[in-house]
Amino acid sequence: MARYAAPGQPEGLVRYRDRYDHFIGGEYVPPAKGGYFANPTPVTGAVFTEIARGTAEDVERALDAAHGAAPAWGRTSPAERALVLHRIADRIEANLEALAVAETWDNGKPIRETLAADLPLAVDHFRYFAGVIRAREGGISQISDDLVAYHFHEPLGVVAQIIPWNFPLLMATWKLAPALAAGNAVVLKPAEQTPASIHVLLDLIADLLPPGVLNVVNGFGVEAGKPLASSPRVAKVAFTGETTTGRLIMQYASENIIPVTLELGGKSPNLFFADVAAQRDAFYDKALEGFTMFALNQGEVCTCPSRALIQSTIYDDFLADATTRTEAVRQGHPLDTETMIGAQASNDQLEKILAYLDIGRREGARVVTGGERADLGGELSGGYYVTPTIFEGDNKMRIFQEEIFGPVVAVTRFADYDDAIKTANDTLYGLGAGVWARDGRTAYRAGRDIQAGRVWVNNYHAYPAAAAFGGYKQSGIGRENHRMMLDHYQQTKNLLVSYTENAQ
Ligand code: TXE
Repeated sequence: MARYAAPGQPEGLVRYRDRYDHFIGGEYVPPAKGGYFANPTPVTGAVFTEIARGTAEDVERALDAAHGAAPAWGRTSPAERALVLHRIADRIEANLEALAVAETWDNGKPIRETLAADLPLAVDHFRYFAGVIRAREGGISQISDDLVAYHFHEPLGVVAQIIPWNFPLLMATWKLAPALAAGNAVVLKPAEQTPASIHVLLDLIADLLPPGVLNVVNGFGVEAGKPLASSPRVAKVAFTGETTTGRLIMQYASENIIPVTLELGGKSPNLFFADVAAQRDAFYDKALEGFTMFALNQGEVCTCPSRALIQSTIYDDFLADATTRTEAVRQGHPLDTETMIGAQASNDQLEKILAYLDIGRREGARVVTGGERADLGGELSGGYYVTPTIFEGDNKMRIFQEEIFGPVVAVTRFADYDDAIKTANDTLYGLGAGVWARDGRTAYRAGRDIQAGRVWVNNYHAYPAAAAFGGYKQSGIGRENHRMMLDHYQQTKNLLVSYTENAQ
């Protein structure tokens, strides 16, 4: 087993600065009010850098810079912007290990994931939008012999982006790549829990973009996020976070009649039909692995398969095998290359998860495995670790209905197909779902009948750039990934041109 050196150690790949200001107009700018806040690593709980505490004044400065840069950036050719995005991807790729360490240190997730998933996905995302922007075409309609309608896709101008802490660099990428490809200037606010790794990225890519095209204002939700999302100087707000915050974002945006895209909470069902256990083969093994996906990224995933629904006829055996498999998930130092589950992103999140472990017990759910804070000893004792937890209970319970955002799955059984779909859809949310079945017709029907924007069939937690991602119901509005996302970052200009001197 290998362990990457922590940032700041002599042999380390990353040296975080002691302090980060806002990144505005291509340079670091101290906060107008002079405040900073401490940023701890979830790995040990120790503070490793401090971050500018943004306010409305800082947001205004960032918007000035973005408005200064937007017109020229919006007029660049798709080929020029594609080249910039390719160069960003190349820089990330060339510094992949350093960024992976930076991300692991800031967020607590295992280096195995940041190296193999978060950063490679970010690279691919920039390349994907570099590709699709070049293939984007307007249209021409011949209304009559002398009257022609031209349709152009034009950038929105300056857009606001507010991101969460569960995939800091990947969420930044999901928002930035299409917005920049589409010709917009951006003011982005990272989450206050994970503000640091994005600055390591900025240091690597700042010279590739004209000053003011990408601006980052750090800070807290109400102090920095609210003035940004409610500014009459932004043309759109893109947000990922909690559903209650998403509701506020919509209210702010409604004052300015601007569009929002919202990627919100989830309580994703993962359905295991009886034929999964027809044989103990590679497919069965894959399904067990699919069950354990609730612990991926410490369960801090909006599509965490946090409800497992297992058909009654296979319930006992499947749950026993899935429990064995879950107990083999290796928890440890996030910088160890074999660690599969690391630290929760913040102390607040740790406390929220522990509170739900109590709630589950009090409402009568049975703890099948886990159910407590994990003390990994040594320097990790101050970190935020939770043992992967399986609860057995009933879909009416709070642990089945409310987003916990931790490595916690609530398991129940279903009798038949209709029962499975009814339970799967008995939720406010509709972001993700999983269906596991050997029978193609069952898998297809279930995939279509579940009310969710993304249904993984016989796989889970894959996020290719070319597959649309987003929520039904209270899980959000709009889509991310896929070229259709360009529609969220551009507006349609129609030129209706008469080519005759005659009256129409
Ligand atoms: O989210 P918030 P929090 C869920 C998850 C988690 C819970 C709370 O269940 O336990 O939300 O997390 C900014 N105006 N998800 O409190 O508050 C904030 O600064 C403008 C699901 O961190 O939604 C941060 O940058 N901005 C999820 C971002 O919003 C505001 C990902 C997200 O924070 C604001 C994260 C305001 N009034 C949490 N208030 C997912 N679906 O992926 C906060 N912010």
